[in-house]
Amino acid sequence: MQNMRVNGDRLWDSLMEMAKIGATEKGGNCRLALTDLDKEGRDLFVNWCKEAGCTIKVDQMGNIFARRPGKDDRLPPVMTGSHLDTQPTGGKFDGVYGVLAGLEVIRTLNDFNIETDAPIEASVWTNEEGSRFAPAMVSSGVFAGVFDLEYGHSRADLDGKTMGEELERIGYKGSEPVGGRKIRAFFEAHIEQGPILEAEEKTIGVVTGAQGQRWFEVTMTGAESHAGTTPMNRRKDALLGASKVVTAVNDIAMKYAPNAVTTVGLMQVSPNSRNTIPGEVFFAVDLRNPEDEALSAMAAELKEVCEKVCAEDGLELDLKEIWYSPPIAFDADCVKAVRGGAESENFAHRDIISGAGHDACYISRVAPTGMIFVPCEDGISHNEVENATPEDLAAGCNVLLQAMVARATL
Ligand code: HGY
Ligand code: MN
Ligand code: MN
Ligand code: MN
Repeated sequence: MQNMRVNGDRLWDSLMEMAKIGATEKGGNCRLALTDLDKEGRDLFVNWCKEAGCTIKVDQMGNIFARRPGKDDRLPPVMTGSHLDTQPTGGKFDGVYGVLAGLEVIRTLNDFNIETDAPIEASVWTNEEGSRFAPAMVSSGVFAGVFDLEYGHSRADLDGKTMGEELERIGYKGSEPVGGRKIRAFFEAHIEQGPILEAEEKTIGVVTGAQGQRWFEVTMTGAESHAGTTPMNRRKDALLGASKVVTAVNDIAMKYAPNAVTTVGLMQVSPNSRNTIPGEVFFAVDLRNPEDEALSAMAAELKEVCEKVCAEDGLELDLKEIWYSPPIAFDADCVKAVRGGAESENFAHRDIISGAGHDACYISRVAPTGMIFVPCEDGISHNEVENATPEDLAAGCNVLLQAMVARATL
């Protein structure tokens, strides 16, 4: 199988075809989890996999598994995959690359008439982004036993629609149990979504692990009142209080530099009227650090500053931690397989820890797991201009092919 290589043009064409679904003006994608556009993308993937001779299974969280049989179909599969849901101003590659790289592996095995010993599966995980429904990676989390099915189905968007209802509505609430089955190995190919590989001119990131994340929801409640008649010392301005916390969240990242990153990306102001002092503000906080201890210290500081601001400004506080995903290390043999693939292809590579969360983070709890990164332009992601080169995407897919075939061969 030395000369077996993926078809980079076909991979690129499939990515561009998928990118037409939920295409945005600035060249990105908006396919929020479980919307009609997400369904459209799922249907396209399923059709392509059927054309490639796969059987399809969908589980109760809408996770899709396209299976290419092996010589011994009783063996646990070697699996790859990622997600098709995007951020509101997402790109054409985040998640989608990992899904279509899996399809390209299957198409390539067909081209070369290779029958692996173990079956191969390409997967799609529901709501990896955690943008429409929080938290992120919720369906791979249910698969890995981190969350139960009821929790997964009950996740609701800001309009109160639940994942269970939306899975039903788009026809992807499958009957397969979620998880509880053996996987021989899992590999996820993904763009780095950061600047390191491009800056160091590396083609492949050998992902050794991923940093931890803690997500919070904060509601600060003051009192609506008239912008013109209320003296400054009589106000209970929830947006003023929230703004102090937003600044403090940034200060926490500076204090725990260089590893910490902190973000407030979502905020709702009520009543959101130019001449009424905001009575209530709801916002989300995303804290990350590769060091678990530092991450918990950051969370404690967040709590402290929220309580202090509310006490000083006479506001009520409701602070909930809604998600904790600890730092993880990937399986040493899988990491070695990825590194070996990069070396055998003479691709410049380096070890790297993922700043982003991925479904692989949760799958690593139930299967030997590894990840392959490729560079993205200017390290930009979760942005419509997200870009990667056909050459790098094909390179990552060749490393994926090699790692999977090696693990699927007894
Ligand atoms: O937020 C993340 O790390 C990922 O993009 N879901
Ligand atoms: Mn992703
Ligand atoms: Mn993402
Ligand atoms: Mn992912």
